[in-house]
This record gives sequence, structure tokens and C-alpha cells, in this order.
Amino acid sequence: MTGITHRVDVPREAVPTQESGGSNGQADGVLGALLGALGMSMAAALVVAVVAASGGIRSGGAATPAQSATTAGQQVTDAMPGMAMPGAAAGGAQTTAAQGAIAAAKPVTVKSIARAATAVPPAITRTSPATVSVTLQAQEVVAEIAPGQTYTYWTFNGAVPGPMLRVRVGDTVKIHLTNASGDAWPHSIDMHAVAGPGGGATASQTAPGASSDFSFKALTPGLFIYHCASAPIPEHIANGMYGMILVEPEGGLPKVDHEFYVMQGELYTNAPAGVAGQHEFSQAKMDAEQPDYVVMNGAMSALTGDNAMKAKVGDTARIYFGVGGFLPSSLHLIGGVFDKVYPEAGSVPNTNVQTTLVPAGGATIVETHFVEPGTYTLVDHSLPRAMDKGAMAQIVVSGTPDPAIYSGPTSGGGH
Ligand SMILES: [Cu+2]
Repeated sequence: MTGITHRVDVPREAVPTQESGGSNGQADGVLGALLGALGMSMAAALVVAVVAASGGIRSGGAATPAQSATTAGQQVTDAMPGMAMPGAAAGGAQTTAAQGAIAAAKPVTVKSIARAATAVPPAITRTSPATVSVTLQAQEVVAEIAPGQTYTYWTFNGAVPGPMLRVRVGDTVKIHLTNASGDAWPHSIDMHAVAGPGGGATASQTAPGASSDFSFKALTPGLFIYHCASAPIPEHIANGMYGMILVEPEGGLPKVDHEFYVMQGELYTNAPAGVAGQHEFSQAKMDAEQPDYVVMNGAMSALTGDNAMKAKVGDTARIYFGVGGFLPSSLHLIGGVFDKVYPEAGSVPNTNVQTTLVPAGGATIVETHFVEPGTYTLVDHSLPRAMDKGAMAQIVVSGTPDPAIYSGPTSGGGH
């Protein structure tokens, strides 16, 4: 861990109460420029929402304490009818009185915190190194973890994870970081692909309203995490400040039909998953490594339903998967096998793997192909994280069934 610095010495509650949000993160202005630099078209226009919520972005956000308590209490009752009352049981964070006290949900400043799994820059066709310029912007946004459950995320470019970057080995990468946060926090980047002090963190400590620059040569191919490395580093990461950069080897990776971008992380808050209201970061939960939510791309079940990954029978798919949070992930595709895994995103692939372990601050590249239509679920096979806390994503495969390969109902539960 490197790049430890101190935050700008301004009290949290003394900052202005306006927050400039971004778009839903698929393509805001900054990301658009980034994608343009990487040769990817911009999918949507910049939308800026200005929310003048009382109490400021980091405060409790309720209009009045009395209103908050009433509202939150009602919401807790509605959301968790079977929950034990405070004091009724001896143990654990699940039944403490504090949970009924969370503030009302805040107005969101982005429609969705989740970066689309399809937000993958195109494969590089260059055969020689180049200079690639990237702009990242630290932004604080309010978004839903799940319906009615809001959180103030700290992001790169308005969504979680930060944008996937894609370069070629030998490229010179110029990183421009701006800090648009409405709070007192500096932000920075430690990129694991960087050979240099702090992975760039020592050069990129950036105060609110300021910007910074550093550059590095991408010497090593692989898939690498980047994350904020401003103090307190774990809180910045837990709030959503992580992403990945792919450094393609010479000649690139084998062609596949689909490439997806998925990152797992945790949210440590002052109430369990399912409790309506504005969830605030909990240092105690984080230090105890007891997340309330374990998410893929920022929110509970973010990559399911309409936002599921899609493929057809006969297609091949590659998933760039990273763990931005602090819990290793036992990555498994329910109903499938990984034909190829680059363990820990190293250069030597393994084959025919059911579940692969991805460390905190690490990544993997997995490939599979689809022989039967249906819905396939990507999970952390520490399954309570998937089933109860949100760590799942779906791949919906269309096509014609082959009863010689599989017969039986094609919907319903797996595991
Ligand atoms: Cu930060």
C-alpha cells in the first residue's frame, strides 16, 4: 500500500451543498473523451443533474431528525417484517437499534451506478506502441444500491467500476486525473500496471477542483486493477473507486464473440441489505470485513434482467473480472465451465475450470462458450454474498436447445 496522504483539511460538513452528478456512467463527457481516445463511440450525451439536497452530500441528508426517524422506521418495518426487534436477541449487528435510524433515501444524482458490462473498449489493432491519453474524473454521486436504498458513491467517471482502459504492451499511457468532488477529499490513482512509486499514487494526489498528470510505459501485459489511493484508502475503495486496465500482449488476445467487464466490490453501511433509506459508510463494518452488500458493478444484481449480458448459442465470451473490494471472489458460472482461465490475470492460461479464485486487488480473464440457451448466472460461490448481498450477474443466451446436450426445464433455480 502506497501513496498515503492526508485529506485536505476542510471539515466534511463545511462544503457546499450542491453536487454535480454525472450521467449514468455509460458515457459522460469525460468518459466520452476517454472512449474517443480509445476509439470507442460515445453512446449518450452528458447529463448533469444538480441536486441541492439539504445537509450536503456527506451528511445524513434527512430534512429533519424527527421526519427521518419516522420515515426510516416505517421503511424498516415494511422492508423486513420478520426482523427481530432491537434488544430481542443477544447477538450481532443484525438486530441492533441503530438500524432503524438510517435517514431517508436521498435523491439520486445518477440513474444507475452500474457501468454496463458491455463497456469494453475494442481490441487494439495497432502493431506498434503508441501514446494513449486517458482522462479520469473523481466524482461523488448518489445512486441506488437496490430500489429505495441509496448510497453516496465515490467514483471514477460517475459509475462503478471506473472505465475499463485498454492499451497495448509498450504503449506510453498518459493519465490526467481531475477531481470534481463536492467534498473535501483528495483523490488519486494507484494503477497496478504502473512500474513506479505508488503505481502513480504519489504523482496523482489531486485536491477538489484540481487536476494532475502522470505517465507510464505499459511494460507488462495483463489485466490490472486501478484504485484510488488517497487516505483513508480503504474507504475510498469501498465507496467505489476502482477499475481495470487491460494491457494487451503483442498480437492481442484471441478473438471472441463477446467481451464483458465485471468487477466485484463490497459496501459497508450502517444497515443491512434490504433496509430502505440512505446507507452511510461504516468504518466498523469494513474493519470487521462484514459487508452489507457484495456487488458486481456497483449495485445489487446490477447486471441482471434488462442489464444482463447477452449471447447466442455457439458464441464465445470473455469476461474481464476484477475484485475491487477486499474479499476474494470464488468466481463461478452457474451452468457453465470456463474453457480458459488466465489465473490472477497472468499470462499462462489454465483450461476447463469450474471456479476460480480472484484475490482482493486482483483480476482474472475467463472465457467460455455456450451450447444451450438459457440464463447463466455468474456468482461469487461464497453464495450468501450472491444470493443475499447481490454478488451475481446474468448471461442470457438465446438459441435453439439441443436435447442431446441438455434436456429438462430451462428456467428456475440453479444451485
Ligand atoms: Cu478517492
